[in-house]
Amino acid sequence: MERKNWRDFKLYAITAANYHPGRSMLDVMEQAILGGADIVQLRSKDASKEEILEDARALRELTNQYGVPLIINDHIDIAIAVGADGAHFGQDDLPLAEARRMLGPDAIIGISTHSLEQALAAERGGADYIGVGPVYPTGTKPGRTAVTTAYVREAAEHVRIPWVAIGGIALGNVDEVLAAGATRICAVSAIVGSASPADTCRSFRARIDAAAAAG
Ligand code: TZP
Ligand code: MG
Repeated sequence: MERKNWRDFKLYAITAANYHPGRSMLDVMEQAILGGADIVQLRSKDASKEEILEDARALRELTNQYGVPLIINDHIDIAIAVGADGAHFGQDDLPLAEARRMLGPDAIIGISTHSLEQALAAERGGADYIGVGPVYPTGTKPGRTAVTTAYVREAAEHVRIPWVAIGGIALGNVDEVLAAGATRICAVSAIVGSASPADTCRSFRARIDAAAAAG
């Protein structure tokens, strides 16, 4: 499968098994990819290392099948072990410079940011992309203050590397995020918790494409 440039991604899907009890992670993520998710992150906050490694291996196989980049949240050793395309870190995780040293120049390294100051620091530090959020309050990341679309507007104006809006984004509010200048959207619960992840991703993609066409 020919891979497109990962920087052109539009819809970022992240795993969260708690949102789809009774359905397999692989099946949900395959549906998301079929619906148009074009980058995937394995994010697992309470599974054991062994379970995360097993999920990462399976997701690596799936994403390779579809030519979709795979990013691993936090676990740099697992990212290396399964040959992931990159890793994603929060503000309090492994420093960017250390991650770069371990993953090498070609890895995709993403950083969560909650302010323009953090965004510009990540950019200067050599991040490949950043997350901008949480735009809205979200149960997926409880306790983190929403940055609102004000930060989305700032990112649109000042951030030069690829950036993706994240946090509490669903089909009911995505147009507001796009109107604030986002061109890439990340959703967790809205995708993996939906009855049809494929349909939900198709709808997200349609909104993103419509906003891009409107300029
Ligand atoms: N980082 C900022 S908000 C967030 C992460 C991982 C959670 C997004 O999840 P949801 O369910 O799309 O609000
Ligand atoms: Mg983290």
